[in-house]
Amino acid sequence: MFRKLLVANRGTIAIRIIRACRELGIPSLAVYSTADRDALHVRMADESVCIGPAAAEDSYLNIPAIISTALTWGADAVHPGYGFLSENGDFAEACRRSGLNFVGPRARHIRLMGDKPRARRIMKRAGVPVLPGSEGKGITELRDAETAAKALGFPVLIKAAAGGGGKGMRIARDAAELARLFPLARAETEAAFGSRTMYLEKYLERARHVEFQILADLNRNLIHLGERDCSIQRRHQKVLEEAPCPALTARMREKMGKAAVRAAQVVGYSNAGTVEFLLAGDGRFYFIEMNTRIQVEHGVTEMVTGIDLIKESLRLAAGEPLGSRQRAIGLSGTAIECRVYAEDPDAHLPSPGVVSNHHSPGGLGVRVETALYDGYRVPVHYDPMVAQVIAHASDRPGAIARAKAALREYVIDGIKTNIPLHLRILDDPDFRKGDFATDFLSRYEAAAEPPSQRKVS
Ligand code: MV4
Repeated sequence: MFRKLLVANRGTIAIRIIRACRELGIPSLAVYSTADRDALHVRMADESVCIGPAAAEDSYLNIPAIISTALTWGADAVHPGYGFLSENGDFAEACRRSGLNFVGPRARHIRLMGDKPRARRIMKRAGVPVLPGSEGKGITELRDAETAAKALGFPVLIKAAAGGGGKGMRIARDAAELARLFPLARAETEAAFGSRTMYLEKYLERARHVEFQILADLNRNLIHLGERDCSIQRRHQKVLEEAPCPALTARMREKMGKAAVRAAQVVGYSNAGTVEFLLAGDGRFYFIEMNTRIQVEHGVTEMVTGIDLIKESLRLAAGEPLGSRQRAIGLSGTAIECRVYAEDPDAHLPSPGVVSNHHSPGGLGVRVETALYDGYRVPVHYDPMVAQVIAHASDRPGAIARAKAALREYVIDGIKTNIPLHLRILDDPDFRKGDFATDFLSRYEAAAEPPSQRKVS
């Protein structure tokens, strides 16, 4: 195992990694920006080093600062968590070149899966179903998009080749929309990723977003840990996730699980990863992308499988074999994760501030991942997600009831949060039936407009 692990992240995931290190007996080294001097991950780690100013580019994204800190302080491994440098192939490579174990896949797999048209091509060749889309290396010009769209038929989804998570994505329902939206999507992509390469996919309406958790050791042994339903998103930000997906039968799970394992196996993937699929109403499913990191929603998989994914990622990076065989993986009950964002629920604006009266819920089957404490100032510089409330029970109605009870118990004064939105989702008849798809929140939010703004017909 490792001598010391540098945690190249902040917030709840940094704390999650520090806790896993403590269980494994690995000393932890936190890094932080000047805006995070009073952050909980800094206090919880065995050692902490300030690596730069508040702006992420100068601290949490500063590769030389992180590597030199690891080397100076005697760390031999780096866990990137999610976001920040977690899917940066250059960072993974820089770590390895400096003799540091990067807790994640090899740089070439990060780069490969970061190139979405290339990932599509490889999956198609491997027999993993993909949606009809533009073939080749990608599209930068409108006329090529028009040619591709003509062949595909509308509606099409314009996506960023270097994207993921919905940035630079636009739905075009006809040629006029394509002409208007393609340059917009391309500009957004260039601003976000420094690349103007796009691709098109046939847009699948009312699909479910179903993603499979994968673990792979360095000897090409792979297993999947079942799936998560992440259909409930708002502007491509996930809001609520659950495991298992309420729409999957055991047979479908086996089929999609095999496809997910195949997707990772054909490229020789290692460590933890997620294979994303769209599941259509007719039961057909399609690979959309692979995330080469641990994800925010890893906790729901941990609750239903009993497997500690962070400990596994550390063990696998250290060259140890998989801790379980596929047939030993069982799914028990349902887990629901509610992402708590520091935001004004009406205006959907970030709501930074000083936290007071923090009381986080507890009890059987309730897990709260948070970096909040009384007197803590939520910084404006980073993602506004401040907690994940995870409820686990033996069945889905039990998990919903537990999630509701936990959210009603949660007290956070000083900042506004989206907890009221979660309570509305958990009471929604379609959600309770498990009858929802990627359009759930858009329809739902339109219906949840304050009465003063609702049109009287
Ligand atoms: C799609 C799609 C429908 N058709 N691709 C969104 C995030 C990214 N990882 C993939 N995403 C999607 N890709 C095709 N060809 C639907 C989504 C999607 C979605 C779309 C609109 C509103 C909410 C959504 C939630 C999850 C996935």
